[in-house]
Amino acid sequence: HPETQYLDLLRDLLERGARREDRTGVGTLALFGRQMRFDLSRGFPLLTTKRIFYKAAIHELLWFLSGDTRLRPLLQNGVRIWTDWPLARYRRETGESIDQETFERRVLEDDAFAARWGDLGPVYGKQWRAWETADGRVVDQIAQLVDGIRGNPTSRRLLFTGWNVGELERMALPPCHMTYQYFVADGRLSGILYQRSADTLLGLPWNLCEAALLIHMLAQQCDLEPGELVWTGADVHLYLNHVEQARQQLGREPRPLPRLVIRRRPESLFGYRFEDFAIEGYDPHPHIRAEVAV
Ligand code: UFP
Repeated sequence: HPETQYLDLLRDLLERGARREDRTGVGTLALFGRQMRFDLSRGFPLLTTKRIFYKAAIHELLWFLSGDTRLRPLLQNGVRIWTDWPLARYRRETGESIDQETFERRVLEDDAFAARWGDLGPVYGKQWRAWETADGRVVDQIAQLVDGIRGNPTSRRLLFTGWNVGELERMALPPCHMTYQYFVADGRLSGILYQRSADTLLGLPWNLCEAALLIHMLAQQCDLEPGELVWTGADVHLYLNHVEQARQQLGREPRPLPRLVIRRRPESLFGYRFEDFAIEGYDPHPHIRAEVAV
């Protein structure tokens, strides 16, 4: 089962991970340099050993592709995974002990507040769609990628990256899933995701889901079949407060992978809507709660 790769990774982290301090103060067990491969023709790589809230992942990917970097559109779709960082900044800079709900409500309802506190800086969407060059041009990396896959499918330069060195310090969080590269052969489109830092329990399942989704979308737009998703992680870690959850998940048997159905072919990669996607046959084990390290 393809998910065995993920469970093996969790087990390796528990058994052989190096105990390391980290930026968040939580502490991790970490391994350096891991790879997993998923043949997308065999099913959609959404974990089945715990429920993943993939609807939020679809919203997040569409938000990246829209080029937006504001919290509000995510909150309007009920996606709350990005709130922690601007909330921590608000608390740090104002000294106020505002709770998450109140902060989110103000971002949703108060334009001035949203403008001051609800922008994440030049994170993924900005770099993907509107990377600013030193000579004043604005590069749409995703549009160029689609043109490249269609027009020059054997190119070895079919990639985009969020790691814009000059703008890292203005980002709420520097990109984790930072570089994506594509490869066309035998009518199939494969993709590699290079992830510099992976929260294996919470972040990684989403990163796999979104990277796979993007391959499906690009393939549809370029008249190709989805090939393989190759995931490469550099600092791959398990937070110390996720150890029990990892053990619990390791006690579960993977179930058949679901399938992704794209109900419509929009006129461009930027025309997809949330309703265009359906995940069929998803019958996961129950969700496992865990805290995000901020
Ligand atoms: N993280 C992920 N995937 C993501 C994302 C964050 O695993 O898509 F945005 C995790 C990795 C790490 C933390 O645990 O968030 C980012 O911290 P740092 O920048 O110190 O690597």
